[in-house]
Amino acid sequence: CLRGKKVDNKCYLPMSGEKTFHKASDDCILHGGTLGWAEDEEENQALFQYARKKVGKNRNIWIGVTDITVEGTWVDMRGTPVNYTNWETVTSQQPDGGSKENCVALSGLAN
Ligand SMILES: [Ca+2]
Repeated sequence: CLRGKKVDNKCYLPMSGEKTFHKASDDCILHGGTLGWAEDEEENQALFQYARKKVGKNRNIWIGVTDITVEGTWVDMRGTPVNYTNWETVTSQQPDGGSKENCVALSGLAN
């Protein structure tokens, strides 16, 4: 993990630029990885702090969690249902997009 940050056994590397979820996912694959996601609070905090430092406090980053296949069933990039989530519940009640919103972003704003 030369350029990114190692958390547990994963190597995180933020990709900059505004892009769609699918473009972001493709870019990760082109770099030999996959969109990352946190599996617990500790990992989420590490990812959150790292993303804020590298991408910016007012930016959001796509993470590898979607409900594209089955509405309301959130799975990681392996297709495994996620056990850990940290939905925004202060200014809105996420997830609130129904079938119109199927991809998850990590917000750089304070949580
Ligand atoms: Ca959805």
